[in-house]
Amino acid sequence: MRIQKEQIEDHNRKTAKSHSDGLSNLHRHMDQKKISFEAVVQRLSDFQVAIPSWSLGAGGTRFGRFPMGGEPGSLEQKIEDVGLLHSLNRSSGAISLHIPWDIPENTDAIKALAREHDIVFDAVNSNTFQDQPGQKHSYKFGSLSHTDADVREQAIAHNLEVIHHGEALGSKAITIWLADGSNFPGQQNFRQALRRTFESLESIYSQMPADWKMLVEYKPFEPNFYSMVVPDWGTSFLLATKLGDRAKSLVDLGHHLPNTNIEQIAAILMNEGKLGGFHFNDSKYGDDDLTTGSINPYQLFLIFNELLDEPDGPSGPWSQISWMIDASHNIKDPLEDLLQSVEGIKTALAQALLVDRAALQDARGANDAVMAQQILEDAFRTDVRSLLRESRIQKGAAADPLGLYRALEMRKALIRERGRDSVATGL
Ligand code: PSV
Ligand code: MN
Repeated sequence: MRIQKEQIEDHNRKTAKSHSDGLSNLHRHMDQKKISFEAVVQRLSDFQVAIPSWSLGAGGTRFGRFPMGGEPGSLEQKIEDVGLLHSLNRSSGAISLHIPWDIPENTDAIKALAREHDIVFDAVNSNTFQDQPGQKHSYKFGSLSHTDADVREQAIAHNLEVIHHGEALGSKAITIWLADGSNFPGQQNFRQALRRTFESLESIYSQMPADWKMLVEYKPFEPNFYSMVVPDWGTSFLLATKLGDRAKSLVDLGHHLPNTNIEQIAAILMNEGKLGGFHFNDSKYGDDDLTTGSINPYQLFLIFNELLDEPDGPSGPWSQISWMIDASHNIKDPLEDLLQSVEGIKTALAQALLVDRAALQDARGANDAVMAQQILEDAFRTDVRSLLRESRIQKGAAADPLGLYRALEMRKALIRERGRDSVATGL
């Protein structure tokens, strides 16, 4: 399924008048704040968020799954779906693969297809949270932390295989999320489990290509509910620090206990050069996998505000961050949801770019909490939709990606092409 350039141009012509009205208001507002309109548009146009391969089909819960129809049944079709998103918004030019759900059979053909769609391969993800058919040892009681050295060896070998697939595709990072932990007090020796995990990670790290980074993800609970071996950013930071420069922490927004100050975590990690990347999503309770920015857009804005809080060079900490979505829904059309998520992320970025940094610095210097809050809220409450539209139009994307997706009845077309029963691999 492809969207033609002419379809996008035609769609953009129809929205041109209302777009230019909104834009001139915002332009004036930015001029007053001495923020360069062109620089912000450029920054938004350049920003790319990787799409997780496991988000392209309907997600399930442990109670059931309601397939969407027209789901991508192969890696090729997953790349086509990301290509579709990218042609609509020009901000989704990367895919993050999960092995073994996405083992490429013909690497050259997959790379050529990705090139055709202008898609690159972001971090590859290992999976030691499920047993695969024919697998020798079970991960029921852990993987890299397992008490049995043979299980640990198997999990290490799997991670190396993931790196190997990623290398062939041009990826430059592996994300390791461990489901390892325990469900009952006394079940696991915390110190020994952590030491074994570190040693396993060290073995993978030492065999990783020199230009690769390792992203260590953390999660406070689920699937284990008493303890997780890597439960929080502190443990991830500890492991990444002991491993070396190329190991970093990965912040999944859904992996925090309620009310955690995630923006402060991002700031601390960035300060230490250890912020490796994000898994964007939103949540009300835990790892809910909801559309990014749908529940707590202010938090998302505050995260970007922290990331932009200090001047950063072209190869500074910002450039080291992998931007990825991690969500998997059970009721929405996943492509529509992903368009909304990318929009939510770019909205927060745009708002954070509108913060009057000099005024904020002054307010902080004067301990003027009222004014500091005003400055942030002024940026957060700015309607940046025309700015986002402009950043897309300049890149040849659709002014309104979701509107065009619906107008072209893309889901119906995908169902016609792939059938009602086509199911994507994943959770
Ligand atoms: C685990 O909850 C997680 O956030 C990890 O990133 C996994 O790789 C992903 O979700 C898919 O299960
Ligand atoms: Mn994640």
